[in-house]
Amino acid sequence: MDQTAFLLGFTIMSLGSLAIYATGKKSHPSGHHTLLHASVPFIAATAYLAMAFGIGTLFKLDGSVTYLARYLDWSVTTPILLSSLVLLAFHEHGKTGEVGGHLTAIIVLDVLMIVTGLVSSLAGPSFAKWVWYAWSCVAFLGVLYLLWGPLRTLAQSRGMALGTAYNKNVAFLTVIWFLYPVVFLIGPEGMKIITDPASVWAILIMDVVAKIVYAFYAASNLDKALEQHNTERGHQS
Ligand code: RET
Repeated sequence: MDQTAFLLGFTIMSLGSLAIYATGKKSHPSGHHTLLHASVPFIAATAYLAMAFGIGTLFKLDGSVTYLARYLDWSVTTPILLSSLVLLAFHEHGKTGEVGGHLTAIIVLDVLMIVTGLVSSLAGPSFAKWVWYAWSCVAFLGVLYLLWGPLRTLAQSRGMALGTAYNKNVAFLTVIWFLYPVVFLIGPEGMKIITDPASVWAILIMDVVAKIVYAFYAASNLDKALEQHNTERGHQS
């Protein structure tokens, strides 16, 4: 694999992390979202650096490659992205047990999705590979159920403005996250329809959208919602 994509990934992710932090709101109640979103590309930059050095790159007997750094990155960054959404759904409300319970449930499902995806990638071409792939998809559906079901209801109960911001963020996230199992399926870890470099470039573009573009989009939705939320509250009092 030529190093261009990995070095480009490292550069874009480092600069993206800085840009998210520099332009993001630092004060309550947006400051923690800025911190969460800035940490995501920082972690990804680290993973791209490891991949550029070939650290954690496994060449398997069927000729396909598993990048362990990528799965390690996802197992940390996807829970952070989901935590930010859970905190938005509860915005300044909710009992500790309720918030903690939702966070734990969604993170457990999400980490299981990544770990079982890794097992599927490591398994040689076999029936078992597809069982692990399917199980990972089940966990993914669990994540989507929590986002579109109970958490969405909670977000709507926080008022029109916050409910809309939550819906927009979840819609964006759902579309881009759906592409990951598709690229896995058609890539060298799955049906081998596209080559390893093609899947590396595709995942680089998806990572930039899911981590950096999403961070700016989510921050602008939250800013707009908070402005409206304060006006809604002003009218009530
Ligand atoms: C795998 C493999 C098997 C099935 C499924 C998968 C889903 C992966 C996802 C990854 C999202 C990554 C993101 C990273 C950015 O920070 C593991 C590819 C369902 C949804 C958003």
